[in-house]
Amino acid sequence: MLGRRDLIKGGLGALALGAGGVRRALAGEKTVTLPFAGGDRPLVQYPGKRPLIRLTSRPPQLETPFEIFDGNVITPNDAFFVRYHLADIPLEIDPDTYRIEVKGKVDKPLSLSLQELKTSFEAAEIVAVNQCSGNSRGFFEPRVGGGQLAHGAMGNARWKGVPLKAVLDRAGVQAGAVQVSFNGLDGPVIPETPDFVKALDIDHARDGEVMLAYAMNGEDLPWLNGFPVRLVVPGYYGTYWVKHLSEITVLDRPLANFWMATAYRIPDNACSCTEPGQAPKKTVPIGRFTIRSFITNVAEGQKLPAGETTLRGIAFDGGHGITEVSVSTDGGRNWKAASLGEDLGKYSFRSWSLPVTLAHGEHRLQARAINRIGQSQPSKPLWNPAGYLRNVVETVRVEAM
Ligand SMILES: Nc1nc2c(c(=O)[nH]1)N[C@H]1C(S)=C(S)[C@@H](COP(=O)(O)O)O[C@H]1N2
Ligand SMILES: [Mo]
Repeated sequence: MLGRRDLIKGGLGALALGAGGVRRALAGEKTVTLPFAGGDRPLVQYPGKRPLIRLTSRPPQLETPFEIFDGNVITPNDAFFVRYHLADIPLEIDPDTYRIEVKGKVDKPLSLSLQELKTSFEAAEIVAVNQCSGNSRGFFEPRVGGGQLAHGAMGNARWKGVPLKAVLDRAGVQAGAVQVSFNGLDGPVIPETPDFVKALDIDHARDGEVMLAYAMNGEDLPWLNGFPVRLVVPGYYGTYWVKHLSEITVLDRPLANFWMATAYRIPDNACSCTEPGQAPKKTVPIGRFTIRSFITNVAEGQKLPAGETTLRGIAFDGGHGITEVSVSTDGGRNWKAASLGEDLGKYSFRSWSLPVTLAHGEHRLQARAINRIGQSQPSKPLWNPAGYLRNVVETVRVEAM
């Protein structure tokens, strides 16, 4: 059985999630207002987390207050966003009896303990951004259904674990394998809801970078980020990063469940977009992140002293690597290259900074990133019915006084 220490360390402990309750910050619960209509949210503290912006309580969906991204290229574990689809999330996991089953089209099915994962494979590390497909959905115009998120459903961490390839090689993938599916310990509350299972193509699963991660920024994974093991799929949207990983199944045909065949799909065209209000003719599963950049040290509507100010921010893409960030203080007419910060790898946030001089008056501040293959961000937002992939050049309006 899981001891009390383990519950407090890794588990949800006394939190009465199962009974439908959520422990709110006791005195003076704060709220924030995200910058779109209907953007009022409570700031709520969950176990292992500092107060985060709550979107839903069952299942827990928490977003990171945007100011956390300023000066933190690595997102602290206790500030990392949380997203679940199904309300029956695991409340107790015994790290001693926890197993990951590897099965399906393999020569030798495996049942791996946490200990075996940590000791019988060579560990790997990678810094990578995890971002929800619907990050920034609340800014879509016209508005779309789904979680109305601001920019806080993303985070960057140093993940440690075992390459999925090593695990698959040990099990021996058989000829005819086309995909690998991933299931976690959470489940639906009613049987009609399809269990959350996702799949990657076999070549992607064996690329050596996709990882079974058991540590995040040098610590056990926070419970709500998938303790004790989650999939890390560098450069790909969070939907594939299955938490509390329990089953890995090698398939000889593509997984066609609700989460692959209906949800998490984008228009199958060059811009992955449609005219606002239009459904796409054909769709494909969502894949790599679009390229994005943000100013992190100045907020919308802020008043600044006129004169020299250093603007700071972050940029990232789907894994080609950021090569340039430019900044405009006049709504996109003139651009100046920022200096890039330390390179933690092509899947990481890349910090940038640029001193600018702001005359008295209003300014529209913008950042725009370019990656190694020349991709950049659109100046007008692209639209799709699910509200995924937002990567327009964001504008922060400030007044210099
Ligand atoms: N088991 C499980 N894993 C999951 C999900 C889920 O609902 N259940 N949601 C996915 C989605 S859509 C996202 S965006 C990421 C979010 O990861 P995080 O909660 O650690 O931030 O988890 C993914 N892994
Ligand atoms: Mo997501």
